[in-house]
Amino acid sequence: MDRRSLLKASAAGSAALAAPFVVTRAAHAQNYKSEYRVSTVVGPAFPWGKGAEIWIDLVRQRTQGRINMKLYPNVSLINGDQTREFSAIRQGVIDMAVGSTINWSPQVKELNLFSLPFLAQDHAGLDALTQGEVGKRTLQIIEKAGVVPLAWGENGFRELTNSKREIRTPADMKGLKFRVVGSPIFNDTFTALGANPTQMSWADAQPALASGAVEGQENPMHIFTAAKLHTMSQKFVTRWGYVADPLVYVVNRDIWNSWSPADRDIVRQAAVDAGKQEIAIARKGLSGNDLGMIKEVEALGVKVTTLTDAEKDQFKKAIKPVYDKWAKQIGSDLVKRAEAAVAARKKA
Ligand code: X2X
Repeated sequence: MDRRSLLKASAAGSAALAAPFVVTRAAHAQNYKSEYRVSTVVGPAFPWGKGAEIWIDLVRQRTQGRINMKLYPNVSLINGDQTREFSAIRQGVIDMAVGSTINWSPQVKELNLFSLPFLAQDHAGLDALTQGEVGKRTLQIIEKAGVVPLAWGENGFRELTNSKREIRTPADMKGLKFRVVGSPIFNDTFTALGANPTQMSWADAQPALASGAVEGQENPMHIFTAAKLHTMSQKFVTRWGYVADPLVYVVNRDIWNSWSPADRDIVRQAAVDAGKQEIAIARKGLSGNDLGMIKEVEALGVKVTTLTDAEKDQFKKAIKPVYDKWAKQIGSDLVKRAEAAVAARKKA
C-alpha cells in the first residue's frame, strides 16, 4: 500500500470508529442541556428533598453524566410560590420536579383527591391508591395536563400542630389561626372545623408561626422535626392522619422528548427507584413497631396526641359537607374508585 492509500484507509477506519460518537455527541450538543433544573419545596434535610437528591445521583451515575440534574429547593425557580409549580413545569421554567399533589391541585383539579380528608386512612390505604388503578389514572391525568409523570414519592400524613392547646375534638380548634396550604380544599376543611385558616406558602408559614401571626399548621412529622417547628411555639401535635400527601416525580414534556429512548428509560427507572427509597425514608419512625419519630418529637417537649378511631369520627362528621362538595369537583367516579381501593386494602 502506498502512503496515500494508507492514509485514506486509516482515515476511513477512524471515521467509521468515531462516527457513532460524533453523532451522539452532536445530538447531545444540540438537544441536551448542560443542567436540568429540579424543583422541590424542601431540601435534602427532609425526606422529600432527599428523594430528589437520590434521583439526581442515580441519573448522573446511570447516564455517565449525560443528564446532569441540579436541585432547586424552596421552589426557588418560582420565588417560593409553590402553587405555580405545575404551570412552571409545563411552561419549561422548571425542567423537572418532585412535587406534592397539593401544590399542583389548583391547576389539575383531580389531584384534590389526595386532599380529601380521611380518604387514605393509613399507609396501606395510600399504597392502595398510588400503586393501583387510581394511581395509574392520576398519572394519566397529569400527563394529559401536559407534564410527564414517572413515579410516586411521599411527603407523609399531615398532622395538626399548634401553640395553644391539645386538640382532641373539632371544638378544640375553634377560633385557632392555622396556616394552610394554598389549595382551597384546605381552607374549606379548616373552616368546617371551626378554625380560622389563612392560606400562605411554606416560605411565609415559618415566619408567621415564629411571630405568632398564626398559631398552628398541618404538615408531616418529618417536616416538623427538620424545620424545627417546636422552636416556633408548636407545642401540641395531634396525629389525626387526615391527609396523606403523596409526591410525584415529573419531567417537562419538551425536555422528555429531547432525550434518547434509552435515556428516558434510565430517568424513569431512576425515579421509580428513588421514589421507593424516599417513601421508606418518609415512613421511618412512623410505621409498624417503629414509632421512633413520635418519641423524638416528645423529647423536644412537645405533647403528641394520637386520636382514636372514635375521635377521628367526630372530625369526619364535621367535614362531611366539604368532602362531598370536593368529591363532585374531583369527579365522583374517581372518588368512588379510590374509596373502594382503600376499603379493599390489605391492612398492615
Ligand atoms: O407547604 C407545605 O405545607 C408543604 C411543604 O408540605 C407542601 O409543599 C405541600
